[in-house]
Amino acid sequence: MSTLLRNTLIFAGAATLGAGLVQAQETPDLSEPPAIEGDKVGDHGSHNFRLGIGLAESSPQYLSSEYFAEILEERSDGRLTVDIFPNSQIGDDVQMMEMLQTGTLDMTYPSTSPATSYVEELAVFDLPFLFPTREAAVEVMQSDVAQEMLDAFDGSGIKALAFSENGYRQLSNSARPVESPEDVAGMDVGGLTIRTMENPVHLSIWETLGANPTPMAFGELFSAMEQGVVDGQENPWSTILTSNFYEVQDYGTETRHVYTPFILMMSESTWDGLHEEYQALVQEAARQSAEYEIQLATEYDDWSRKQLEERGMEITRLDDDQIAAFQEAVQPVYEEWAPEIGEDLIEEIQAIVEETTSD
Ligand code: KDG
Repeated sequence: MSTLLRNTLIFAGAATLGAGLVQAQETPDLSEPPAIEGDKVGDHGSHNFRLGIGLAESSPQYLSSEYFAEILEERSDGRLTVDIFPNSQIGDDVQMMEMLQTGTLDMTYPSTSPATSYVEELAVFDLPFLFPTREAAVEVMQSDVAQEMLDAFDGSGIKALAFSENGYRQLSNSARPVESPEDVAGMDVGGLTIRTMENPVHLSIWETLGANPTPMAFGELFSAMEQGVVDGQENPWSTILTSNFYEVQDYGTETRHVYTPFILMMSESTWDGLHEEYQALVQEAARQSAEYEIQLATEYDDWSRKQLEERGMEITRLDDDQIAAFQEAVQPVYEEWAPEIGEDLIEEIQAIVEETTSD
């Protein structure tokens, strides 16, 4: 499907708002997916995979999942097909990973943060301000040490296929503009209530900043903000846009405090039921669609922030000194979590970052 056609469909299409309203979604001028190359695979039967994701139809996550499906369908002569279920309609990240383990769902695409209960080393991605640039984050996601984390899922009931970009997380809230850690803590009015992913390092970050963090599934977040159960949350600009959080969030702050990857996953029982030629195709399609997703997420990032400002969000962009104040304020998180996550692993990741940023 051409990007023009797809953008038109998305623009004319609808993302269901938390309030059940319908609103047209735009997308930036996105790169075409790479042409599908490679030989067709042999006939080893037909399979339809059900893939559940949390984000909306206009998100890079959904659009790259469509490309994943197109590769499989094209190179299997239609014998391998994928039905994609967006907007957490099948469940949230934790629930869908459990469904992969029981074999009641074929695929899902969670953030790494809720997956640390399966592979503890993934928590390294939750350390604040670990990646100074996207290039460094991508280099790490495509490194051998990252592949070892994917391989560590083996035997858990989950086949982890590839890392891609959820992205740099930004703070949003409905209470006040935030320029400093003191604004988060609200010295005389009390700390912001912030929804976090179900992950102890994220809880630690916002506790350290003086907020009142509440872990919550992504699918519950829109209504929690709409009802004032939480003041705010933190996600990449593209998610705040495509999941319509700007409807219930007045203020944004470009904190870029954590870079979160996604992991494209398949149920091990589904994977084990595939001929090895199909397995190789699924793995190749996952790698190609993950690379495309990173491209889309990159194209979405700044465009989404501008779209949010056009939709009325007051977005604070922090200068170097203001960023440094947040980095200093969350330093205790490293001291608390480095021993848990593993000093050697952190040093290995930081060495890759150093190599990438010193070029
Ligand atoms: O499909 C991914 C979403 O379910 C979720 O992981 C997005 O970053 C996210 C969050 O804040 O839960």
